[in-house]
Amino acid sequence: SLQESIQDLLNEQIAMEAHSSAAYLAMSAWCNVQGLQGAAKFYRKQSGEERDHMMKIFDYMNDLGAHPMSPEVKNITLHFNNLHDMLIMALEMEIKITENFNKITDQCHKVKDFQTARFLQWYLDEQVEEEKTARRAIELYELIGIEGVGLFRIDRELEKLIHE
Ligand code: OFO
Repeated sequence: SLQESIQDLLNEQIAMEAHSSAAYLAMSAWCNVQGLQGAAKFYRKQSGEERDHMMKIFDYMNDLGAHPMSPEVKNITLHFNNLHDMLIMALEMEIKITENFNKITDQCHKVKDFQTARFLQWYLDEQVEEEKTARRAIELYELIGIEGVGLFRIDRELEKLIHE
């Protein structure tokens, strides 16, 4: 079974994953509108992964007889000034997610819930990759620059991040 403080934190995390899934979907849609089809594909895939992250917590809670809460999703940014702003926002979102996993893991240690701490290890490892990819996207944007056909090339490179 799961202690109440851990249940609450996991439900909070479920809401965060749902939020990032919806946020990535909005980014994908915005990219499509801009003609950035490669980036749109990449963010659509990210969106799906975030939903999988959410469901993994859902299943874990169900398995332990706890009650996962289907979250309300609010405050999704639908418009961006430019691709660079959007990429920065994506990285900041991932950093917040990492911080939250650290917070939950810390509480797990406090209440000696080593099972959940171990379950969360997968997410902590995953976050190293997620942050790396988000940083790489910004790096590519800045390396290539948007002069001439730059934006077109950036879009192609972002599409390749799908396989990272
Ligand atoms: Fe990109 O984060 Fe979920 O966990």
